[in-house]
Amino acid sequence: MFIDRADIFVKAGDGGDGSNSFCKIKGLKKRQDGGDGGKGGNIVLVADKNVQTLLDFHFRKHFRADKGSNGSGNNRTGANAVDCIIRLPLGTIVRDRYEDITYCDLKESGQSVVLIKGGLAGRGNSKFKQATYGDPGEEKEITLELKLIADVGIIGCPNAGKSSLISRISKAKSKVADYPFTTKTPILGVVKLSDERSFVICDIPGLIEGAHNGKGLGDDFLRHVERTRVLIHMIDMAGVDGRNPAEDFASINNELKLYNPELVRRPQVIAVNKMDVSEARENLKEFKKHVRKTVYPISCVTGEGIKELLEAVYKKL
Ligand SMILES: Nc1nc2c(ncn2[C@@H]2O[C@H](COP(=O)(O)OP(=O)(O)OP(=O)(O)O)[C@@H](O)[C@H]2O)c(=O)[nH]1
Ligand SMILES: [Mg+2]
Repeated sequence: MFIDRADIFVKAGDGGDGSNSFCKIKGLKKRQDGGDGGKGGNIVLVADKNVQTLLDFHFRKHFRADKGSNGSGNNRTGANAVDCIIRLPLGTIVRDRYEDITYCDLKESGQSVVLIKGGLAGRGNSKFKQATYGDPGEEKEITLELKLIADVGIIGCPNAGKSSLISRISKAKSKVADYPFTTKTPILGVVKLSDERSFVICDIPGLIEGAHNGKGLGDDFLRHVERTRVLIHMIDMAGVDGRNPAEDFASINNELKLYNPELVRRPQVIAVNKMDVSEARENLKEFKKHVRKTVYPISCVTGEGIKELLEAVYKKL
């Protein structure tokens, strides 16, 4: 299972308490010498490129920073607690679980954010009449949401050949099979056109009508589409299973629009696949009557047209 959303509870450390201490030395007046407490630990979120998924947060859901140490006699200040560091994959968006608040969007490796600060320390009685307690550390329930970041997303109906394409043009291994919804999780690959020209591509599980409402594998993956710059819209031109390529094209675009109107405006390169199948030529003629756009005929079996397709994609990037 690809876990890309997790709800967790975080609590910053309480401040250490101030000390109520009295120094009693024979012959001298009693003196107050209680030290301050230490500060509570912060909750710090760090984007770490070595963390790939939110899987760990499925098993561990509570994170608490330590309490600052209490102050003690002889004016000794308690130690500040260390921060609780939570390492998250790049591309994680951190939101409040209940309210519409976004705390941060971790985009760069090493980026760190103090989500909540530890409680302030209590004062010792050396400064005040009476020592005070440290402040409690704040707590929050947050939702972590991971959106993959790829330059290019491959979208299309189930069985269009999306996994065949990514497997052919990158080292990514995405299972290819002749039944719908073979791909259940987004797969990332790197496409290298030449030494200095490369991009990251993502095979997005098949979309169907109603996906924006959770149908098929649902709208989970439309969220990943949001984080790509260019889309390869792949169409099965062989019309396997009686599919109508022009209808497929329209229905996927409609799903994008219903999910987020901005998504239909994202640059699309149209790849018409399975051109090695004899019906495809005829279907393409028909398709072009309905969709008056530049299309790239390809075959993931013979490799025909793939180089041209990738060059067009790179140009759009
Ligand atoms: N003849 C022919 N068959 C192809 C071509 N590309 C893919 N196929 C076949 O089409 C079927 C589906 O291919 P996949 O790559 O798994 O399709 P997908 O779009 O990833 O499908 P889902 O993951 O289920 O959404 C497989 O049986 C492939 O062998 C092609 O260019 N020509
Ligand atoms: Mg697939």
